Amino acid sequence: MSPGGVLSTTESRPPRKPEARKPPSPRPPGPFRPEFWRSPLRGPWLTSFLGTLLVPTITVIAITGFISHWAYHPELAGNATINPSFDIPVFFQFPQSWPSWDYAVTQGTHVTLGLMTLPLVLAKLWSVIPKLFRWPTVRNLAGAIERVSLLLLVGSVLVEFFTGILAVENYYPLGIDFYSIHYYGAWVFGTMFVLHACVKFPVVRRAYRDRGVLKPLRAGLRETRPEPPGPSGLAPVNPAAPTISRRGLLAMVGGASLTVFAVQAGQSIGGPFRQFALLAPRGRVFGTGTNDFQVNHTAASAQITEAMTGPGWRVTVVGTTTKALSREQLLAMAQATETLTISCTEGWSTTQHWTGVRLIDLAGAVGAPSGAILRAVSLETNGPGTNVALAHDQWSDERALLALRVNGADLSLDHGFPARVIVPGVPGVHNTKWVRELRFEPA
Ligand SMILES: Nc1nc2c(c(=O)[nH]1)N[C@H]1C(S)=C(S)[C@@H](COP(=O)(O)O)O[C@H]1N2
Ligand SMILES: [Mo]
Repeated sequence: MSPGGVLSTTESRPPRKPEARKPPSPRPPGPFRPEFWRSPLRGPWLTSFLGTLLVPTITVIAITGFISHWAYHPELAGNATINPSFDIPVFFQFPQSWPSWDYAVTQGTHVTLGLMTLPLVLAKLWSVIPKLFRWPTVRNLAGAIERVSLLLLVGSVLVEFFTGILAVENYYPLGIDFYSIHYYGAWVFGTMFVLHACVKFPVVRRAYRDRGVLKPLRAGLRETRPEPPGPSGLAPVNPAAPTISRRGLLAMVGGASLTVFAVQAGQSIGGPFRQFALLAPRGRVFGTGTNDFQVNHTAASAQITEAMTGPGWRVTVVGTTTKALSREQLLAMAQATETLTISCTEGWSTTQHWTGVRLIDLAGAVGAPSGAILRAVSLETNGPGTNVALAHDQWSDERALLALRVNGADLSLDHGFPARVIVPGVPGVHNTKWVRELRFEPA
C-alpha cells in the first residue's frame, strides 16, 4: 500500500483473495519447535570454535589420505579401483631415500587422527542439530541448494567414517569397494568442507568478534551463559540451566579423542605398543618363534595349502628372458637382510628383519626392460595383494626383497612361504605373499 494513499488506483484493485497465497503448513511439534532445543551451550560461537578445530585436523587427514593414494601408484593398472582419467595428477611420492616406515607414519597419522576426529565431528553435528529441524524445511531455491549441500557435507563425512572404521576393522561387508567409496567420498566431503568453511567464514568472524576467540573457555560452570538467540537458530530461545561449561564440553571431546588415541595408536606404531591397541581387529598370537607377528590374511583364508608351496613350487621371473626358480635356487643367490616395515592401509604396522634376494638382482638375472614396472602375482587368485604393480622407483630400491626368511627363520606359511615381496614405503597390501610370478613389464 502506498504511503498516504497517493496512488488511488490501489483502492480500485479487487481485494486479495486469501486463497491466493498458500497458508504456511503448521509447524510440527517437538524438535521442529525452537523451544525444544534448550542446551545453553549451543550457539554460533561454539559451532564456530568446533568448526575451527576441524580445519587443521581435516587438512592433515586429507593430505595423508592423498599421500596414501599416491603411494599405491593408482595410475598403474590393478593397483586401485579408481579410473585414472577421473583422478588428479600425483603430487607427492615418497623418496626412496626415506626410511621404510615413512608410509607407516603418514598412514598411521591418517587412521589414528581420523578416528580421533570422530568425537569432534559428533560434537560439531550436535551443536547444529536444531538446524536439521528447521521449519519450513525449504523456503526457496537458495534454501534448497543450501540443504542439499549440507546433506552432501554431512552424508559424505559419515560415509568416510563408516568406510574408514570398517576398513580399520578389516571388515568389508557385501564386497564393498572400500578404495573407491572412501576416495570419491573424500572428494565430495573435501569439496563441501571447503565450500562450507568459505560460506560460514563471516559467521565465524562475527562470533569471534562478539564473544572473543577463547574468552568463552575462561568461564567455569557458574559463569556459563547462553549465547543470545539470533537468526542462526543455534542459540536456544528457551535455555536450560547449564550442567557443563563450554570448556567442560571441549575437555570431554578431547578426552574422547585421547581415549581413541590410547586404544588405536599402538597398532600403528607396532611392536610392544600393539598390546594397548584395544581397537585392533585381530588377536595377538600370530605364529610361532620369530614368525610371531600379526597376520592380516592367513594362508587358510587365502586357500593356500602346503601342497601348492611344496618342493614343486617355482617362481617365474619374467624380463627379456624368463626363469623359473625354486626356493633352493633363490637361496643359492646372494642373500640380503633388511629391516623393513609393513604398514597396512588399515592402520597397523610391523617392522621385522627380512632376508631374501634383492629385487634388483632378480631384475638383472632376467634383463628387465629399462624403467620397467614390476608386476607381482600370487598363488592366491583373488584378494588383496595378489596382483600388484610396483613402480620402478619402488622395486629398484636397494632394500626391496623377495623375502624367503624372516628374523632368521623360514617364512611361515601365513607370512607368505615360500617367498613374499617386501618393499619399503609402500602400502602393506603391495607386499605380495605366496609369490608365483614376478614380471618386469615395460612401463
Ligand atoms: N597374496 C596375498 N598377499 C598379501 C595379502 C593377501 O591377502 N594375499 N595381504 C596384504 C596385506 S593387506 C598386507 S597389509 C600385507 C601384510 O599382511 P599379512 O599380515 O597378512 O602378511 O600383506 C599383503 N600381501
Ligand atoms: Mo593390508
